Amino acid sequence: MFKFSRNKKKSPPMPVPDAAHHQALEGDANGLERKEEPARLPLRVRLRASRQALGERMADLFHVARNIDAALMEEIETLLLTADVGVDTTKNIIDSLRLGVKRRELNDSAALFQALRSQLADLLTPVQSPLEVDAGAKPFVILIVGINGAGKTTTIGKLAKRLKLAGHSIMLAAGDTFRAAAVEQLKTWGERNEVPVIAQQTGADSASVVFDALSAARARHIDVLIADTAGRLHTQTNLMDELSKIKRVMHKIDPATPHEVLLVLDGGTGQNALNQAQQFDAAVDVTGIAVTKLDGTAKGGMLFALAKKTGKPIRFIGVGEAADDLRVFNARDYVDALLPESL
Ligand SMILES: Nc1nc2c(ncn2[C@@H]2O[C@H](COP(=O)(O)OP(=O)(O)OP(=O)(O)O)[C@@H](O)[C@H]2O)c(=O)[nH]1
Ligand SMILES: [Mg+2]
Repeated sequence: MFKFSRNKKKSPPMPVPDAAHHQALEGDANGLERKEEPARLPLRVRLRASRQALGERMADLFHVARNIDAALMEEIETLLLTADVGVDTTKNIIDSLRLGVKRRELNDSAALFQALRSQLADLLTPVQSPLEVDAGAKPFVILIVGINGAGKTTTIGKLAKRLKLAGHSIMLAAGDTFRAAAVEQLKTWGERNEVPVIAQQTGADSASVVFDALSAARARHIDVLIADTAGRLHTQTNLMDELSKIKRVMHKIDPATPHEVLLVLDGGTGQNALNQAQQFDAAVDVTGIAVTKLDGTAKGGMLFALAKKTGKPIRFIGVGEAADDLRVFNARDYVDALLPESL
Protein backbone atom coordinates (compact mmCIF):
# COMPACT_ATOMS: atom_id res chain seq x y z
CA MET A 1 0.00 0.00 0.00
CA PHE A 2 1.09 3.51 -0.59
CA LYS A 3 0.35 6.61 1.32
CA PHE A 4 0.49 10.23 0.40
CA SER A 5 2.73 12.49 2.36
CA ARG A 6 0.11 15.19 2.44
CA ASN A 7 -3.59 15.44 1.77
CA LYS A 8 -5.06 13.24 -0.92
CA LYS A 9 -6.82 15.96 -2.78
CA LYS A 10 -6.19 16.00 -6.49
CA SER A 11 -3.60 18.56 -7.48
CA PRO A 12 -4.85 21.26 -9.79
CA PRO A 13 -3.82 20.55 -13.38
CA MET A 14 -2.15 23.94 -13.83
CA PRO A 15 -0.78 24.91 -10.45
CA VAL A 16 -0.74 28.64 -9.92
CA PRO A 17 2.11 29.52 -7.57
CA ASP A 18 0.89 31.37 -4.52
CA ALA A 19 2.99 34.27 -3.44
CA ALA A 20 3.25 33.38 0.24
CA HIS A 21 4.44 29.85 -0.31
CA HIS A 22 6.61 30.40 -3.33
CA GLN A 23 8.75 33.23 -2.18
CA ALA A 24 11.62 31.93 -4.19
CA LEU A 25 10.20 31.53 -7.65
CA GLU A 26 12.87 31.33 -10.22
CA GLY A 27 12.72 33.13 -13.50
CA ASP A 28 12.86 30.55 -16.24
CA ALA A 29 11.69 29.99 -19.76
CA ASN A 30 8.18 30.91 -18.65
CA GLY A 31 9.24 34.41 -17.74
CA LEU A 32 8.26 33.99 -14.10
CA GLU A 33 9.81 36.58 -11.91
CA ARG A 34 12.86 35.52 -9.98
CA LYS A 35 12.62 36.61 -6.38
CA GLU A 36 15.28 34.80 -4.40
CA GLU A 37 18.58 36.57 -4.13
CA PRO A 38 20.90 33.58 -4.73
CA ALA A 39 19.19 32.74 -7.99
CA ARG A 40 20.18 36.13 -9.34
CA LEU A 41 23.85 35.50 -8.81
CA PRO A 42 25.56 35.19 -12.16
CA LEU A 43 26.85 31.75 -13.02
CA ARG A 44 30.44 32.94 -12.88
CA VAL A 45 29.93 33.83 -9.22
CA ARG A 46 28.43 30.44 -8.53
CA LEU A 47 31.30 28.68 -10.30
CA ARG A 48 33.84 30.82 -8.49
CA ALA A 49 36.15 28.01 -7.42
CA SER A 50 36.43 26.58 -10.93
CA ARG A 51 36.75 30.01 -12.44
CA GLN A 52 39.61 30.78 -10.08
CA ALA A 53 41.29 27.47 -10.81
CA LEU A 54 40.91 27.68 -14.56
CA GLY A 55 39.69 30.98 -15.94
CA GLU A 56 41.51 33.47 -13.79
CA ARG A 57 44.78 31.60 -13.80
CA MET A 58 44.47 31.17 -17.54
CA ALA A 59 43.91 34.90 -17.94
CA ASP A 60 47.00 35.50 -15.80
CA LEU A 61 49.04 33.26 -18.05
CA PHE A 62 48.13 35.26 -21.10
CA HIS A 63 47.99 38.61 -19.43
CA VAL A 64 51.54 39.67 -19.88
CA ALA A 65 52.03 39.90 -23.63
CA ARG A 66 54.06 36.84 -24.32
CA ASN A 67 55.10 34.71 -27.19
CA ILE A 68 53.53 31.41 -27.86
CA ASP A 69 56.23 29.01 -26.84
CA ALA A 70 56.54 25.52 -25.41
CA ALA A 71 56.44 26.88 -21.87
CA LEU A 72 53.10 28.61 -22.42
CA MET A 73 51.61 25.50 -24.00
CA GLU A 74 52.75 23.46 -21.04
CA GLU A 75 51.27 25.89 -18.58
CA ILE A 76 47.92 25.78 -20.38
CA GLU A 77 48.09 22.00 -20.29
CA THR A 78 48.78 22.01 -16.56
CA LEU A 79 45.87 24.33 -15.87
CA LEU A 80 43.46 22.18 -17.84
CA LEU A 81 44.62 19.11 -15.95
CA THR A 82 44.32 20.90 -12.61
CA ALA A 83 40.73 21.86 -13.42
CA ASP A 84 40.04 18.18 -14.07
CA VAL A 85 39.51 18.40 -17.79
CA GLY A 86 41.17 14.98 -17.92
CA VAL A 87 44.30 13.67 -19.59
CA ASP A 88 42.86 12.61 -22.95
CA THR A 89 40.62 15.62 -23.42
CA THR A 90 43.44 17.98 -22.44
CA LYS A 91 45.76 16.28 -24.90
CA ASN A 92 43.26 16.72 -27.72
CA ILE A 93 42.86 20.40 -26.92
CA ILE A 94 46.59 21.03 -26.70
CA ASP A 95 47.31 19.07 -29.91
CA SER A 96 44.77 21.08 -31.78
CA LEU A 97 46.14 24.37 -30.43
CA ARG A 98 49.66 23.32 -31.38
CA LEU A 99 48.46 22.59 -34.89
CA GLY A 100 46.91 26.05 -35.13
CA VAL A 101 50.19 27.60 -34.02
CA LYS A 102 52.19 25.51 -36.48
CA ARG A 103 49.92 26.54 -39.33
CA ARG A 104 50.37 30.13 -38.24
CA GLU A 105 46.64 30.50 -37.73
CA LEU A 106 47.30 31.44 -34.14
CA ASN A 107 49.94 34.12 -34.11
CA ASP A 108 49.57 35.71 -30.73
CA SER A 109 48.43 34.81 -27.28
CA ALA A 110 45.06 36.57 -27.72
CA ALA A 111 44.27 34.39 -30.73
CA LEU A 112 45.46 31.34 -28.82
CA PHE A 113 43.18 32.20 -25.93
CA GLN A 114 40.17 32.60 -28.21
CA ALA A 115 40.99 29.31 -29.91
CA LEU A 116 41.09 27.62 -26.51
CA ARG A 117 37.77 29.16 -25.59
CA SER A 118 36.08 27.95 -28.73
CA GLN A 119 37.60 24.49 -28.33
CA LEU A 120 36.07 24.28 -24.88
CA ALA A 121 32.71 25.55 -26.11
CA ASP A 122 32.79 23.08 -29.03
CA LEU A 123 33.28 20.23 -26.59
CA LEU A 124 30.17 21.16 -24.64
CA THR A 125 27.82 22.20 -27.43
CA PRO A 126 26.92 18.66 -28.54
CA VAL A 127 25.77 17.74 -25.01
CA GLN A 128 23.62 20.82 -24.56
CA SER A 129 20.23 19.24 -24.90
CA PRO A 130 17.64 20.37 -22.35
CA LEU A 131 15.18 17.92 -20.90
CA GLU A 132 11.89 18.12 -22.71
CA VAL A 133 8.79 16.76 -21.08
CA ASP A 134 6.73 14.89 -23.63
CA ALA A 135 3.20 16.13 -23.07
CA GLY A 136 1.86 12.95 -24.68
CA ALA A 137 3.35 10.79 -21.95
CA LYS A 138 1.06 10.70 -18.93
CA PRO A 139 2.99 10.59 -16.79
CA PHE A 140 6.41 11.46 -18.19
CA VAL A 141 8.64 9.39 -15.89
CA ILE A 142 12.07 10.48 -14.72
CA LEU A 143 14.16 7.90 -12.87
CA ILE A 144 16.95 9.45 -10.81
CA VAL A 145 20.11 7.40 -10.26
CA GLY A 146 23.59 7.97 -8.89
CA ILE A 147 26.06 7.15 -6.16
CA ASN A 148 25.55 7.94 -2.47
CA GLY A 149 25.38 11.60 -1.67
CA ALA A 150 25.65 12.79 -5.27
CA GLY A 151 22.69 15.11 -4.79
CA LYS A 152 19.84 12.99 -6.20
CA THR A 153 17.13 13.87 -3.70
CA THR A 154 18.04 17.55 -3.67
CA THR A 155 18.00 17.61 -7.46
CA ILE A 156 14.53 16.04 -7.40
CA GLY A 157 13.33 18.82 -5.09
CA LYS A 158 14.74 21.48 -7.37
CA LEU A 159 13.47 19.78 -10.50
CA ALA A 160 9.98 19.35 -9.05
CA LYS A 161 9.85 23.06 -8.41
CA ARG A 162 11.10 23.95 -11.88
CA LEU A 163 8.68 21.62 -13.65
CA LYS A 164 5.77 22.70 -11.49
CA LEU A 165 6.46 26.30 -12.34
CA ALA A 166 6.48 25.30 -15.98
CA GLY A 167 2.86 24.24 -15.48
CA HIS A 168 3.22 20.48 -15.01
CA SER A 169 1.52 18.48 -12.28
CA ILE A 170 4.16 16.51 -10.41
CA MET A 171 4.35 13.42 -8.24
CA LEU A 172 7.40 12.05 -6.45
CA ALA A 173 8.17 8.41 -5.72
CA ALA A 174 10.29 7.64 -2.64
CA GLY A 175 12.22 4.80 -4.27
CA ASP A 176 15.05 5.15 -1.75
CA THR A 177 13.77 2.72 0.86
CA PHE A 178 17.26 2.00 2.11
CA ARG A 179 18.00 4.91 4.43
CA ALA A 180 15.56 5.74 7.23
CA ALA A 181 15.82 9.48 6.62
CA ALA A 182 15.51 9.24 2.84
CA VAL A 183 11.72 9.11 2.70
CA GLU A 184 11.42 12.03 5.11
CA GLN A 185 13.88 14.06 3.06
CA LEU A 186 11.83 13.54 -0.09
CA LYS A 187 8.58 14.28 1.75
CA THR A 188 10.02 17.55 2.95
CA TRP A 189 10.74 18.52 -0.63
CA GLY A 190 7.24 17.36 -1.55
CA GLU A 191 5.69 19.60 1.09
CA ARG A 192 7.86 22.52 0.12
CA ASN A 193 6.74 22.23 -3.48
CA GLU A 194 3.21 21.12 -2.64
CA VAL A 195 3.48 17.96 -4.67
CA PRO A 196 2.36 14.48 -3.54
CA VAL A 197 4.94 11.87 -2.55
CA ILE A 198 4.24 8.15 -2.81
CA ALA A 199 6.16 6.22 -0.17
CA GLN A 200 6.30 2.97 1.74
CA GLN A 201 8.16 2.09 4.90
CA THR A 202 11.95 1.89 5.04
CA GLY A 203 13.17 -1.49 3.85
CA ALA A 204 10.31 -1.96 1.40
CA ASP A 205 11.04 -3.09 -2.14
CA SER A 206 12.06 -0.06 -4.12
CA ALA A 207 10.57 -1.42 -7.35
CA SER A 208 7.22 -1.89 -5.66
CA VAL A 209 7.19 1.75 -4.47
CA VAL A 210 7.88 2.91 -8.00
CA PHE A 211 5.21 0.57 -9.35
CA ASP A 212 2.64 1.98 -6.89
CA ALA A 213 3.67 5.51 -7.75
CA LEU A 214 3.37 4.94 -11.48
CA SER A 215 -0.09 3.40 -11.04
CA ALA A 216 -1.16 6.33 -8.86
CA ALA A 217 0.27 8.90 -11.26
CA ARG A 218 -1.62 7.36 -14.15
CA ALA A 219 -4.86 7.21 -12.20
CA ARG A 220 -4.49 10.86 -11.23
CA HIS A 221 -3.39 12.04 -14.70
CA ILE A 222 -0.14 13.41 -13.36
CA ASP A 223 2.15 15.00 -15.97
CA VAL A 224 5.53 14.12 -14.47
CA LEU A 225 6.55 11.40 -12.03
CA ILE A 226 10.05 11.70 -10.59
CA ALA A 227 11.39 8.59 -8.85
CA ASP A 228 14.16 8.77 -6.27
CA THR A 229 16.44 5.78 -5.75
CA ALA A 230 18.95 4.85 -3.08
CA GLY A 231 22.54 5.86 -3.66
CA ARG A 232 24.69 2.95 -4.76
CA LEU A 233 28.22 2.48 -5.85
CA HIS A 234 28.56 1.80 -9.54
CA THR A 235 30.72 -1.18 -8.59
CA GLN A 236 28.01 -2.92 -6.51
CA THR A 237 26.56 -5.33 -9.03
CA ASN A 238 23.60 -6.49 -6.95
CA LEU A 239 22.49 -2.92 -6.29
CA MET A 240 22.91 -2.02 -9.94
CA ASP A 241 20.69 -5.00 -10.77
CA GLU A 242 18.06 -3.55 -8.48
CA LEU A 243 17.88 -0.51 -10.76
CA SER A 244 17.27 -2.75 -13.74
CA LYS A 245 14.49 -4.38 -11.74
CA ILE A 246 12.84 -1.00 -11.14
CA LYS A 247 12.83 -0.47 -14.90
CA ARG A 248 11.42 -3.94 -15.56
CA VAL A 249 8.62 -3.37 -13.11
CA MET A 250 7.77 -0.02 -14.69
CA HIS A 251 7.62 -1.71 -18.08
CA LYS A 252 4.75 -3.86 -16.84
CA ILE A 253 2.63 -0.73 -16.66
CA ASP A 254 4.12 1.19 -19.57
CA PRO A 255 6.98 -0.12 -21.73
CA ALA A 256 7.91 3.45 -22.68
CA THR A 257 8.88 4.29 -19.09
CA PRO A 258 11.13 5.63 -17.76
CA HIS A 259 11.30 8.35 -20.39
CA GLU A 260 14.39 9.80 -18.78
CA VAL A 261 17.06 8.12 -16.69
CA LEU A 262 18.82 11.05 -15.12
CA LEU A 263 22.23 10.30 -13.66
CA VAL A 264 23.22 12.70 -10.91
CA LEU A 265 26.96 13.24 -10.59
CA ASP A 266 28.78 15.17 -7.88
CA GLY A 267 30.89 17.74 -9.71
CA GLY A 268 33.55 17.41 -7.02
CA THR A 269 34.28 13.80 -7.89
CA GLY A 270 36.19 14.85 -10.99
CA GLN A 271 37.35 12.10 -13.29
CA ASN A 272 35.72 9.34 -11.24
CA ALA A 273 32.43 10.66 -12.57
CA LEU A 274 33.37 9.14 -15.93
CA ASN A 275 33.47 5.65 -14.45
CA GLN A 276 30.17 6.26 -12.77
CA ALA A 277 28.62 7.40 -16.03
CA GLN A 278 29.86 4.30 -17.84
CA GLN A 279 28.68 1.85 -15.18
CA PHE A 280 25.26 3.39 -14.67
CA ASP A 281 24.78 3.60 -18.41
CA ALA A 282 25.59 -0.09 -18.76
CA ALA A 283 23.03 -0.95 -16.06
CA VAL A 284 20.13 1.37 -16.88
CA ASP A 285 20.80 3.26 -20.14
CA VAL A 286 21.35 6.77 -18.88
CA THR A 287 19.60 9.36 -21.07
CA GLY A 288 20.72 12.53 -19.31
CA ILE A 289 23.09 13.86 -16.69
CA ALA A 290 22.83 16.45 -13.93
CA VAL A 291 26.09 17.63 -12.41
CA THR A 292 25.70 18.97 -8.87
CA LYS A 293 27.79 20.96 -6.41
CA LEU A 294 29.55 22.96 -9.08
CA ASP A 295 29.35 25.90 -6.70
CA GLY A 296 31.86 24.35 -4.33
CA THR A 297 34.48 22.71 -6.51
CA ALA A 298 37.49 23.71 -8.56
CA LYS A 299 36.89 20.64 -10.71
CA GLY A 300 34.38 22.23 -13.07
CA GLY A 301 36.58 21.07 -15.92
CA MET A 302 35.18 17.58 -15.53
CA LEU A 303 32.21 18.58 -17.68
CA PHE A 304 34.48 18.73 -20.71
CA ALA A 305 35.75 15.20 -20.16
CA LEU A 306 32.22 14.03 -19.45
CA ALA A 307 30.97 15.57 -22.67
CA LYS A 308 33.79 14.15 -24.75
CA LYS A 309 33.83 10.68 -23.25
CA THR A 310 30.14 9.97 -22.76
CA GLY A 311 28.40 12.23 -25.25
CA LYS A 312 25.38 12.11 -22.92
CA PRO A 313 23.18 15.18 -22.72
CA ILE A 314 24.01 17.32 -19.71
CA ARG A 315 20.54 18.49 -18.71
CA PHE A 316 21.17 20.47 -15.56
CA ILE A 317 23.87 21.81 -13.31
CA GLY A 318 23.48 22.22 -9.56
CA VAL A 319 25.03 25.37 -8.14
CA GLY A 320 23.84 25.34 -4.54
CA GLU A 321 21.60 23.64 -2.02
CA ALA A 322 18.50 25.81 -2.39
CA ALA A 323 15.44 25.04 -4.48
CA ASP A 324 16.41 27.53 -7.17
CA ASP A 325 19.98 26.41 -7.54
CA LEU A 326 19.41 24.20 -10.54
CA ARG A 327 20.24 25.66 -13.93
CA VAL A 328 19.46 24.31 -17.36
CA PHE A 329 22.84 23.49 -18.82
CA ASN A 330 24.00 25.86 -21.54
CA ALA A 331 27.41 25.33 -23.14
CA ARG A 332 28.14 28.96 -23.95
CA ASP A 333 27.05 30.20 -20.51
CA TYR A 334 29.22 27.60 -18.86
CA VAL A 335 32.34 28.54 -20.80
CA ASP A 336 31.59 32.23 -20.25
CA ALA A 337 31.30 31.60 -16.53
CA LEU A 338 34.64 29.79 -16.40
CA LEU A 339 36.77 31.90 -18.71
CA PRO A 340 36.87 35.65 -19.23
CA GLU A 341 35.55 36.65 -22.66
CA SER A 342 38.80 38.18 -23.70
CA LEU A 343 42.16 39.00 -22.20
N1 LIG B 1 26.64 23.10 -2.53
C1 LIG B 1 25.79 22.22 -3.07
N2 LIG B 1 25.32 21.20 -2.34
C2 LIG B 1 24.46 20.34 -2.92
C3 LIG B 1 24.07 20.45 -4.27
N3 LIG B 1 23.23 19.43 -4.55
C4 LIG B 1 23.11 18.71 -3.41
N4 LIG B 1 23.86 19.25 -2.42
C5 LIG B 1 24.03 18.77 -1.04
O1 LIG B 1 24.62 17.48 -1.06
C6 LIG B 1 24.17 16.70 0.04
C7 LIG B 1 23.66 15.37 -0.46
O2 LIG B 1 22.50 15.62 -1.23
P1 LIG B 1 21.34 14.54 -1.40
O3 LIG B 1 20.36 15.14 -2.35
O4 LIG B 1 20.85 14.07 -0.11
O5 LIG B 1 22.16 13.39 -2.13
P2 LIG B 1 21.62 11.95 -2.54
O6 LIG B 1 22.30 11.59 -3.81
O7 LIG B 1 20.14 11.92 -2.55
O8 LIG B 1 22.21 11.08 -1.34
P3 LIG B 1 21.81 9.56 -0.94
O9 LIG B 1 20.32 9.49 -0.99
O10 LIG B 1 22.37 9.39 0.41
O11 LIG B 1 22.48 8.69 -1.95
C8 LIG B 1 23.11 17.54 0.74
O12 LIG B 1 23.69 18.16 1.84
C9 LIG B 1 22.72 18.56 -0.31
O13 LIG B 1 22.24 19.76 0.24
C10 LIG B 1 24.61 21.54 -5.05
O14 LIG B 1 24.35 21.73 -6.24
N5 LIG B 1 25.46 22.39 -4.39
MG1 LIG C 1 18.83 10.68 -1.61
